Amino acid sequence: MSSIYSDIDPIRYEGPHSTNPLAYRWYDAQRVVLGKTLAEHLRPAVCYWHTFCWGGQDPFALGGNLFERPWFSGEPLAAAQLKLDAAFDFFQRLGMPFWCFHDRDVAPEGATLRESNAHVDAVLERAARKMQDTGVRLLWGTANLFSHPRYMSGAATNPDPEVYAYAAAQVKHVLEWTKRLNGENYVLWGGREGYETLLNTKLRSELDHYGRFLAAVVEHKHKIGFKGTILIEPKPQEPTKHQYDYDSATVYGFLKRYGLENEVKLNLEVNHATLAGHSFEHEVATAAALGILGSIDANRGDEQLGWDTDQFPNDHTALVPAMLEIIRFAGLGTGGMNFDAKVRRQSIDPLDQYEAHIGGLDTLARAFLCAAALHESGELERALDARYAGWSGELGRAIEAGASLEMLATQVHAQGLEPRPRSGRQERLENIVNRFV
Ligand code: XUL
Ligand code: CO
Repeated sequence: MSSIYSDIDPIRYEGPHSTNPLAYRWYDAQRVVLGKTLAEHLRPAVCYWHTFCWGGQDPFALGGNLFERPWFSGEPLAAAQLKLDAAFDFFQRLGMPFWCFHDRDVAPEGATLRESNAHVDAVLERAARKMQDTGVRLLWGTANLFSHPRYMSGAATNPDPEVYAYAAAQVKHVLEWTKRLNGENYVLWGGREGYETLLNTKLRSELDHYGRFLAAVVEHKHKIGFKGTILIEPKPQEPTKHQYDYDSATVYGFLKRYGLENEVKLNLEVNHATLAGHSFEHEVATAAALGILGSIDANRGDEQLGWDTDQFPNDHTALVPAMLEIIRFAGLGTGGMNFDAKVRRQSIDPLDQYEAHIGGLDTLARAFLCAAALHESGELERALDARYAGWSGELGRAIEAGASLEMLATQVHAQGLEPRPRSGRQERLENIVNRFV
């Protein structure tokens, strides 16, 4: 099949010494580490929106697309089919096992929801055949509930119940398609579920509506027998001033309040963690500790720019701590690592898309290999066990079993306890990590 990618040979692993820009240097898909292949650990995915839909616009450009892609013009549905063919050609040449999409990325919005759904059906019927032919799988599907002006003031948290209903109808359709395409997860990113000003916002009502919306999604998942995981993607702000799904801990509180903490997990994005003022490993460790770590949107921000620049990961050392948390959590289950990342707008050639994904996947693979070696050495685990050793003793076990203040006060006096401070040994631990990166 010919596409704009036809002159690019399939990307292969050539090892760390390769200087070929179109080869993997670290991502050896079949290499076995910690009992599984790298492909099985990372489960990498290409996202449809940045790679095939974004035309290089920024807020200062005049309208229209900077990038030239054959599917940016012509009859919209035919263009969408052309885009799909090119996308599957791209996935295959890169050897990417998974993809992710929003309904409005794959097919154009129609004049009514019925028409929009018919467009989605036409393109996803073809996607189903493409997936069969190529073996590329769906990491997750999602509905775009943030681009159309109807969602200006939110979807599930819109002051107008008609918008809530419209969003529900849209999610129903994409959730059913995600099941049909054997998607591993379904994602909800609440891009406009938040506010611009509290002056026009009934915060309590909006949260209740959002909780009900999510419960309805979970109910429908069970009704249709979708076996994948429902994921919420936290982000603190952008596009709104404040988004309700601020970070891992906030979303956990929300899930608890609406009784959904055993039904919904998190899709954590690197650049969203930094926007929330956290490190990415903090978000991963918090979600893991709360039992809601689901999947990853891999990218990075820029230290000088305070917004979601969605750049491809390229610094493996920065990702080792998060990879270590994922390994400790025993992996992502149905989740994976989706490149929610876009090339810079001056990278106008199709070739740039390849080099971006190759570099991104090599970065993830290298970070994983470092974290796996660090984990296997047992050095950090031994230091942690030693630091918390008291909790396996008599006193520690009594406290964990629910000792009262009175019992503990009696014990402190009876035994004359005078605990001494002990070093946290942070520099030693940092030096250990540096031996593995
Ligand atoms: C936006 C973002 C979204 C979600 C899916 O910042 O990350 O692309 O990943 O809606
Ligand atoms: Co994302």
